[in-house]
Amino acid sequence: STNFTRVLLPSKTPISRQFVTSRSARGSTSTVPSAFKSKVTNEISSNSNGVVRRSANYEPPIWQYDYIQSLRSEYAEESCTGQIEMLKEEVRIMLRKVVDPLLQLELIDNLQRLGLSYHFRSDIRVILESIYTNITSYQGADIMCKKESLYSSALQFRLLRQHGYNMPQEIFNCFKNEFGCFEPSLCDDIKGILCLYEASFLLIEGESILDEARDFATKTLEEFVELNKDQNNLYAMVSHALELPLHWRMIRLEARWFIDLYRSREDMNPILLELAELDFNMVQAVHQEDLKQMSTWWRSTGLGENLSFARDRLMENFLWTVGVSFQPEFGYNRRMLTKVNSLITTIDDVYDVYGTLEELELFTDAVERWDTNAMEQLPYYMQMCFLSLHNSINELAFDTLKQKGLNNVRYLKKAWVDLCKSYMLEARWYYSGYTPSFQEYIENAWVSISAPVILEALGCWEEYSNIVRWSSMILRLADDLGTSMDELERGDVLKIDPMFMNDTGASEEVAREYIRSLISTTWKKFNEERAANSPFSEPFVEIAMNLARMAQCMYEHGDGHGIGNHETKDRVLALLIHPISLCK
Ligand code: LA6
Ligand code: MN
Ligand code: MN
Ligand code: MN
Ligand code: MN
Repeated sequence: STNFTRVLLPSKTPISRQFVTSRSARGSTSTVPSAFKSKVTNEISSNSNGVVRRSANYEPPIWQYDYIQSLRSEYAEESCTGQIEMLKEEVRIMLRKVVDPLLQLELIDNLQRLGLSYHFRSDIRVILESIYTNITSYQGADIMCKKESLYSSALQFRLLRQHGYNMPQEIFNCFKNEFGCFEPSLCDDIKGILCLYEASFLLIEGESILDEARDFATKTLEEFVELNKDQNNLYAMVSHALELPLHWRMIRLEARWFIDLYRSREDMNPILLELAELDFNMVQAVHQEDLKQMSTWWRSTGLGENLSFARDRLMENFLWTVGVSFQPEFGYNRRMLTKVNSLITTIDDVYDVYGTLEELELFTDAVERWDTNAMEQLPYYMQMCFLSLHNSINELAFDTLKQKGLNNVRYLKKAWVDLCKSYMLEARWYYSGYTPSFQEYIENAWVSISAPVILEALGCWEEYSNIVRWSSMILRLADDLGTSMDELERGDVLKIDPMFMNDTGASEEVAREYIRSLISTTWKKFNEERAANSPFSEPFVEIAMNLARMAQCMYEHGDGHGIGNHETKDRVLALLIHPISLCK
């Protein structure tokens, strides 16, 4: 069960949160924190009926329909399949020829980081199985610490654990001295420390050796970065790792980054590099086709033009999708997920920004009834949202019915009802000026972030599992870190970050540090769920994990979803628009 109520700091003077009240024509009240009053009232507009509505002043999209439709890649699948197949065969031979366990592990690590491991799942599985069998038969059930090299121990630990093998944290004990601390002399081996750092993020709650390892490695790497400013490969790897560990990174962007780094490595293997570059470009060409279809769909809904108050973010929604599922063969999933993301982004703004409380009640009721008859009571802009939602979700259900013989409309609908109810509760809190407790907030907020709807759309139709819960929680925490200050300013429900400041009198920096620590804790819970004997299918766990990773990517530098800012724009360009230039 969750216990996020632990308040780290004594309660001090709360930040000022008096409310100004403005009356709408229908008599519902809207409240905004007075500290942000001037800016918000500027944005409030009142139409001819006197209904007071907020505005988030979102910028128009930076990616236009015509531009997206003009994308053409010379790496469209057929043109380079032959070359890719040939290179894949060479890598397969390589995988079978390597016998030294360390070289095997390094090859697997490189394939994963280059974004290629999805081609070699079974070969990788066979190698890891043999390595695991080998160490367990040699050392018995208790895998002992082997003090040869920190680098190889940590690499082996990370890869095996990542693939679900039961690797005890105690294998790191032999790197500690008689005082129970990691030996200071290890600090000279930065490559090993970096590997320990990455391995430590696969920890579960209560694994104190790994906790210590992470602190020790982080400190050591920070010192290394302080003292070494020469831009060599190791420095680049270390500073990149300190920004975000590998385990938390969006797979495709990591691949794009690593390919560039790998190119200039002394031990670079030209076959791996060529395959990585070609495959990246080929996958990008597939994504461009998905994107073009989706931009046509989005335009056909008319939601972008008709709902001017809402975020028009087709490209950003598609980027989320690619972060969650990138493999070429999952085009159908990507298309469905892009639709779902677009509907979420729009309907979230209906609840958080534009709708009056009364309208929101009607919309929530319509979704619960899941009936087009319920539309009659809705204003035009909500009819647009409702019918788009109804059509898209029913289409998704129909596809499943047709292809798998499964009727899942009930589950899909339920996820949307839960989402709209959680939106509704936040709207009621906002309009009544009520401040929920931290626990109350978080119990609702992991639903209102919409991750359950997203994961449900991808085939998890059972009761919400812990996998769904922890993935959602990371999404919520990362989103609040990136967006809650803007939300407070524009007049939205109070989110974790200001709430924590309010409750404890903490500074913004302390509040943010606290939320980051909650993200860390939630990852430990997630790791525990996916550890050995998880009842969930590997692809599903992968998707849930990728969603959490994507959230940390999107909100790394603020609101990368709502504000098509520099980072998101650069990421879109690197991932979806510009191919890697190949020098042949
Ligand atoms: C973020 O907006 C947003 F739209 C989401 C629903 C996050 C995930 C989006 C995907 C995957 P905002 P709120 C498309 O920060 O209101 O407004 O929950 O979400 O804080
Ligand atoms: Mn919301
Ligand atoms: Mn919102
Ligand atoms: Mn938000
Ligand atoms: Mn730029």
